[in-house]
Amino acid sequence: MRPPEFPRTLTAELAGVEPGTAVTLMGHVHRRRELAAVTFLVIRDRSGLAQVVLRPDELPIEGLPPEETAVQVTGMATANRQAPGGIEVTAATVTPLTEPARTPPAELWRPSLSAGLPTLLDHAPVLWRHPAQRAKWELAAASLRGFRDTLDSLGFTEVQSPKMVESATESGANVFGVDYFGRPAYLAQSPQFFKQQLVGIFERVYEVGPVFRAEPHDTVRHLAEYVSLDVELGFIRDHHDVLEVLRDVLAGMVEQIENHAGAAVERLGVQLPVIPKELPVIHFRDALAKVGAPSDEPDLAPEHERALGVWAKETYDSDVLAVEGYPMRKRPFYTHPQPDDSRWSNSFDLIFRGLELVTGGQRLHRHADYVAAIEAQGESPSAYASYLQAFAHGMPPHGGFALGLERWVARLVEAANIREVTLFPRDLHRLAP
Ligand code: AMO
Repeated sequence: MRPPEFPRTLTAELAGVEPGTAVTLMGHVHRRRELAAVTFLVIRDRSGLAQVVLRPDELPIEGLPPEETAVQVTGMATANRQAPGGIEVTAATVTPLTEPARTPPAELWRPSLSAGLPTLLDHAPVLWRHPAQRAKWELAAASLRGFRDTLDSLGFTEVQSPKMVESATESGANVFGVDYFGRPAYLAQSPQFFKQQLVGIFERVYEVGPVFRAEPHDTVRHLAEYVSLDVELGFIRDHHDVLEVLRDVLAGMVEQIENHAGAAVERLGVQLPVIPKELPVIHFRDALAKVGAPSDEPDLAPEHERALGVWAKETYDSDVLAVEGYPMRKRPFYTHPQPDDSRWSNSFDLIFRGLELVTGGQRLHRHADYVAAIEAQGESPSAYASYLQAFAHGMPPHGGFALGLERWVARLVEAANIREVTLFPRDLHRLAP
């Protein structure tokens, strides 16, 4: 039995309430429908909707509170086959818990929200109340649960690392500067350096947290702040061991969406992805050839990723494809080269339905290799002194990956723009709400 949540019945629990029992609902006025003889009030709470029927003499003297007002309704559970769950509330007293709500910028009681993206974003605190909007974040929440459950079961420790840092982690570009007690500092672009150092302590770590990228372009797949799901593990043979963990993580995320967000899947018509037992992998060199790109391209363009997504679906019946071996010259200095040909790397990207969702790979782990790699890019190892301590004191071969949560949900619901699935997006133009 669930412990009582003050004397309150959730709308979803009404179906199990014996007719004739007194109940108290708390929620928002979803819709009012005033007919000649009776008034219907639909109440929305976190679990769903319930119908309240009011006779003219039961209406509050000050009138029914408008849509979206938070209210308490006390009345009697009454059987009615037409009501949601077969039970409605009658003989009710409606008590507003706030002043009457202002009219929302779009009608939240309609099955689908007719608001364009700018309206959605400007009025996020109100419009996320719509059940179809909420459902998008329910997918994200269930995915986070799957991410954590899978890694907990594989012996990982959840960590949290600082978001104010002394140097850029991914590259000098795209960093937000911060005035840190008069010294220059940055918002962390990723937990990369910390998660590696923490492998020396816990062997296997993961982190869920915000990361910051001062993206100068307005694109449909970039945010200035996003949720990064980071993983790092020690004592690997190479990046293929990392890909195995990634496969299990993706399968676990899908499983927990099925277990905990089934209603959201149905409401949004989500086709859950197929994650094969083994991730299909293609070498970067072969991927370029497959999409007809010149062999000296250093990266895959968005249209190449889309073409590879289609190819993976046709060839492997897979919604995901790992591309390994990206050229060393385009990867960060901590990347481990491919042992038999150092032009290529032991790193990968994972493409999900035609969009880059994950970057990862094997890292350097010898101190001397770091010194050489940092010097090769014209920097002084002393600038990385605190990070390099871990390597000077013995680190295992290790690797990991990072997955962008908003990109994952965007592809799940086939959103044209990543902002559609972000609660409060931050970008070039938006710092509120
Ligand atoms: P990378 O920079 O490729 O790798 O980021 C990893 C994943 O994060 C997502 N992502 C973004 N999502 C929204 N807005 C953005 N601006 C944005 N930038 C990236 C993508 C991407 O695949 N340290 C490495 C990871 C590692 O090697 O472990 C890193 O941060 O889904």
